[in-house]
Amino acid sequence: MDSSLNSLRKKAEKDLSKATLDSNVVLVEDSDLDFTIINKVLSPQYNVSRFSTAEALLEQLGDLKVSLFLFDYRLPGMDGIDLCQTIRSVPAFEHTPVIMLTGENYTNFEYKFWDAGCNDFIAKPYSAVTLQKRVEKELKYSALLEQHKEASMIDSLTKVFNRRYLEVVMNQLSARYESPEVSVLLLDIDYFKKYNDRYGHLAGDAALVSVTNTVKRALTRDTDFISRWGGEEFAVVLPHTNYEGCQLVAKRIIDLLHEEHLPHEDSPCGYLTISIGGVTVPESPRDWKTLFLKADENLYEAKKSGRNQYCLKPEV
Ligand code: GH3
Ligand code: MG
Ligand code: MG
Ligand code: MG
Repeated sequence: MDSSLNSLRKKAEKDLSKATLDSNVVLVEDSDLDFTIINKVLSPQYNVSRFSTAEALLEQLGDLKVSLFLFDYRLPGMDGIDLCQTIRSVPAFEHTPVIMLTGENYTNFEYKFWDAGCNDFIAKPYSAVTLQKRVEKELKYSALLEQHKEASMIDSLTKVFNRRYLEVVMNQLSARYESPEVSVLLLDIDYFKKYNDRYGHLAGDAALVSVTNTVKRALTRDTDFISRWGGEEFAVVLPHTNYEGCQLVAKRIIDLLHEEHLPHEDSPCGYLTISIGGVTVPESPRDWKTLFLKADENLYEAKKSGRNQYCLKPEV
């Protein structure tokens, strides 16, 4: 393998190991002796907390931040398999890694551990290094999945949702039984090619980040969100927002950019501006793409009328 690729790989491995340090490992183990041993092996790298029974863990589950569960199979009361099944039915822990510790030889029903949703199991007696490596492997894999999930939803430059995620959200919104009034905005930076030409591509990238942050400041409800539509264009979705509300948000964005006043000497305004096209509909349509087509037509109007303005229309 090419040596620069090799060093990238090493860096990724190192980052992953770092990401797993200080993970919260939650152990359910009734034996004090086993707990002492496990704690000695894992506590140098992780925060280990212990419960003596499944019931004690379930009682406090709502307050816990857990990176990995380690369950002894044989417990007084509910056993490790039932506990694992219960954990899997709690949305917050649906994907949290679970490793089962089994006492004797359970070869005959190993399938039960897998069926219950555990990620791995370790049969006693095991060595300290095996315990440590198995835990590390699960934590790394889990961190990798988390990173991948983030990368598939988030735009790497602006750190807002990407278009793929927008599509997921819009599909959900359209499929809802009760589909609310909704407004969408399409934003396009004015004379951005000229901005890049004058200030350079890196400054262009920084300007994209700055505009994103300004737009975010204009969005006040938790349900509002911005995503990068592509290039220098952004989509803003405002659920449960009527025409007046939509106008308010569009005006706020234009005003905040005016306050920000990011110099753009090749724009007639002298600072970086955007144009906005938007549409409000009384209920989210089955085919949400038509919403953005309409918003795009209105964006074209805003551009044609001189830029640095919004053109919004309610649909009935
Ligand atoms: P208008 O006012 O009509 O919108 O003109 P414009 O120059 O903004 O539009 P045009 O579509 O002609 O050019 C868009 C430019 O946006 C092209 C490209 O240089 C720039 N751009 C798109 N994505 C990025 C990016 O990720 N980083 C940087 N720096 N520039 C980008
Ligand atoms: Mg036990
Ligand atoms: Mg454009
Ligand atoms: Mg543009």
